Amino acid sequence: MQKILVIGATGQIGSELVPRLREIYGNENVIAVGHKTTPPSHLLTGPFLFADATNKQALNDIIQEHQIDVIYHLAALLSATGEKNPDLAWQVNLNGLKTVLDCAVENKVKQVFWPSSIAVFGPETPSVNTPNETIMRPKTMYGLTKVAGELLCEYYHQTHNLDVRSIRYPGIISHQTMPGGGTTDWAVAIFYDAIKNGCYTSFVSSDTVLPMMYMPDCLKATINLMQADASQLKHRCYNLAAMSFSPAELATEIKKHIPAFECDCLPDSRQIIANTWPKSIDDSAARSEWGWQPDYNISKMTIDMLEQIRAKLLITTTNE
Ligand code: AKB
Repeated sequence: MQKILVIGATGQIGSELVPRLREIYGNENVIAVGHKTTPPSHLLTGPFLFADATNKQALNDIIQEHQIDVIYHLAALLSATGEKNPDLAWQVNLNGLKTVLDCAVENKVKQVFWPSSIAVFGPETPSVNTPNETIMRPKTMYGLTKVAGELLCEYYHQTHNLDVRSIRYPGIISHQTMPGGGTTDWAVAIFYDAIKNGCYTSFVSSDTVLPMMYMPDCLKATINLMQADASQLKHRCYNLAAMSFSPAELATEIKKHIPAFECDCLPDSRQIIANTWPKSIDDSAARSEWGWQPDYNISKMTIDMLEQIRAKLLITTTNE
């Protein structure tokens, strides 16, 4: 059985990827690494270790001790936080990636997964049906680290024959762990405010359309790409699409279930970032090379999000 290391295990994606990988590969074979002092209890079903993703010695020790075959390196600062702290974004997103790739090569790790993002694109990129191969001139520090990271992964593949695979995630919508510091975070916050307060104020304008994906599809895509036969893959990094919508469109969908729900908008600096990103993504390479297909559209995702968050909030209030 493969031994898997998930770095950034307490984040939005890591906190759901770890349990999913443990279902497939066994609790003991998936080592979660995070930097939070108190990991959530659902990550304690198997090994959980504290480490800084940029600490090479600490990572080397963990990889050697647990004889790691596969690494999912998810630790990163997102777009809005990256603009507030560009030095830290560079350090964590790019130096952190290089550290992980070096550790992988030195310890003969078989495979690495690293998330890229739609943030690699910029205003000069075709914004509708953005192709896999196109102009990548992002205007954010986060986007810059993702473009450089993609090139770094390709470089390690070419020069060290390291099997690094990557997906350009759109905004990820989920109910387990809140996203933090992203431009697409409104698409999660809107559900909590709709249920708790019946209203939401979006930080991007009502007509700002962005590509999005529901967490179950994100997990499925990530694991399917890593399980795909190497001979099927012609790319290292794949565009991925599931749905695209604006705050107004999502509000209309939520209103079908909460008729009194009201959504207004007060755009802030994140609007400037959103304006540079694509509206929709061409993911035909992922579909044809490794059979990618999303299960959730906006209506199916909305029904599930409302149901899951209502249940979660009920448990929280019952326990208070
Ligand atoms: C962000 O908004 O920064 C992220 C992303 C699209 O990469 N969710």
